[in-house]
Amino acid sequence: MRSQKLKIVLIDTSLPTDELNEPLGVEVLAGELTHRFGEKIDVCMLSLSLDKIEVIDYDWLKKVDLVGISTKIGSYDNVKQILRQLSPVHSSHQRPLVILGGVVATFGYEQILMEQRDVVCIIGEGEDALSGIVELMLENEDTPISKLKSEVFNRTIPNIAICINQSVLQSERKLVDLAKCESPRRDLLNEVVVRGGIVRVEGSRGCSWGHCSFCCVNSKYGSCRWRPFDERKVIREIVALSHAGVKMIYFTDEDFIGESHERVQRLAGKIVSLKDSGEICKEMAFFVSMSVKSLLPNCGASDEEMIRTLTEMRMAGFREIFLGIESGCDRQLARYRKGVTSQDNLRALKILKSLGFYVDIGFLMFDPEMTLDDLKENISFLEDADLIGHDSRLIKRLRAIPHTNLINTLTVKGLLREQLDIDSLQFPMQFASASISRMVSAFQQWENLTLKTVNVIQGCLRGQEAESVIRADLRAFLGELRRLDFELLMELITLEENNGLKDGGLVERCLARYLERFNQHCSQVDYPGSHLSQRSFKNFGGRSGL
Ligand code: B12
Ligand code: SF4
Repeated sequence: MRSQKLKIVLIDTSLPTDELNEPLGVEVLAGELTHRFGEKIDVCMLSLSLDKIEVIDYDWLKKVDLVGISTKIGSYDNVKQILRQLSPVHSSHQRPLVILGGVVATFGYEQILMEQRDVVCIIGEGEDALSGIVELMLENEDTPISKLKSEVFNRTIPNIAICINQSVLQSERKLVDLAKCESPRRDLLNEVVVRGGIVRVEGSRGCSWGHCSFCCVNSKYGSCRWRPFDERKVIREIVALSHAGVKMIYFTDEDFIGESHERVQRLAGKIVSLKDSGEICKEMAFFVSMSVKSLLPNCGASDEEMIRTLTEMRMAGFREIFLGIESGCDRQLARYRKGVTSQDNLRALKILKSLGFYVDIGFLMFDPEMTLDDLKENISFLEDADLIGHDSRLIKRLRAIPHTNLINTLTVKGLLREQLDIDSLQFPMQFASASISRMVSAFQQWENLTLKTVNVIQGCLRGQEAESVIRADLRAFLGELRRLDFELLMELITLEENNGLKDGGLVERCLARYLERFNQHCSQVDYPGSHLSQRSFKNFGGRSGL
């Protein structure tokens, strides 16, 4: 047994983008460890979106027992920098055990462990895995790292990947029992709230459908089973966040309604009564993600039940819904294995709109097997649905994420280049149609010039601010920029049909024309006192010259 407290540091590697996110992953783990081990441990958290990587004091960090790093897409360079600093001067040097968890470790552990042989990777949920390791360390003081690593594996701690004798070994996957989970330890909440960042709550994990070809939900958890957290825990967290001054809560759920309309109705009812009694602030609003399937009759609930759920959600302050419709072309929807049709998508959008929700739309315009006809069908769908000037980013590429069904399909069809890009966590893809390939690369050039600016505006729309005139204006403005994207896309289609996309000069001139319009739009925008002017939007826009 140890004589001293086990010192643990958890580092969230989110990048300081224009969107500040509460580092919920590490806060959840800190809450769970504190609950399970109490006084025996000392947990400290650090977020690289709140503090720059340069502030890390490595002399201090080298003295702790365990360093847990929560990896995020785009953060692998930061992870490597921390690991370099922690690497031993010579083999006898005592140093912390380093554990990598989070999205990059979950989906890229094979590659990471080939490069970073001393670390332990956690695949998917970290609660049981990290607790298992901490328990082992509490029992074995002063055990060398190499011995600890093999002990970790011998103990069959779940969800672990490790490199021993040049081979990557993986322990069995295990789902966390969410009914027993404790609330996160939100040490970093106040700083996030003060800076107007985004605060989240977990209502459930997993998805009641779980078959979409491109989706990682299955491999993330080791099963796609939809699992709700205890409703009382969810409500407790909302109340605590309200007391901390939070006005908008983003749920992390992949599938908020999941398998139970009754549960959502109960949650909404409870929120309404706690708003009435003043326990939750009246203006508190919520953002959730939902699948079109949840909104279809015969998928768990009748039409009446579904409308009742949505109406009660609306009354409780659920304001924004992310709906992953992904496509308006039935051939593409079949490739995506969404289990819905374009008509189902249209219907779901209409229902949500009619009930007054703001709908953030997930749309994957380009996929490697797409034809020009599919693309045109998508555009017609978006025109019919009146979505061309919508502020969501609808012209996106499918991401080829490791450990998904899509990867197998694309490999068989020869559309995948082998090497995983560990930083962006996707495989580079090829497009079967040369026309689509040219279209994608021309559009990519356009986004290289404009996306940074657009993301700044999008970032201003997220966060704590309640719905307001400024916010509505900002949405409309972003919508105008998205409309410009579509105009360009349609012009690119016409060019392609006339063999024009093969002419680099023609494409460049076309993009230059659109960029002039883009910059003109941006130069007209200034909202005194808004986030935009605080972020020197004009200066930012000016950087994107051709
Ligand atoms: C919030 C969120 C975002 C936010 C903030 C991301 C951030 N950097 O913090 C925003 C909106 C910016 C975002 C953007 C994107 N996201 Co996102 N996002 C989420 C979401 C909805 C919630 C994350 C969360 O807080 N979960 C709750 C916490 C508790 O879980 P967690 O962080 O995963 O932590 C658990 C485990 O991972 C593990 N763990 C984590 N860290 C550590 C550390 C240690 C030491 C250990 C032991 C364990 C461990 O234990 C924790 C408890 O079980 C997830 C979906 C989901 N439900 O998880 C998608 C998700 C992570 N996002 C995803 C994607 C694709 C993206 C984008 C690429 C989208 C896009 N096309 O632009 C971008 C990438 C931007 C970026 N650099 O991260 C995918 C990743 C899939 C993949 N394999 O690539 C997910 C899984 C959604 C999905 N189902 O497809 N995202
Ligand atoms: S509905 Fe969403 S979460 Fe469920 S499998 Fe499809 S993409 Fe994944």
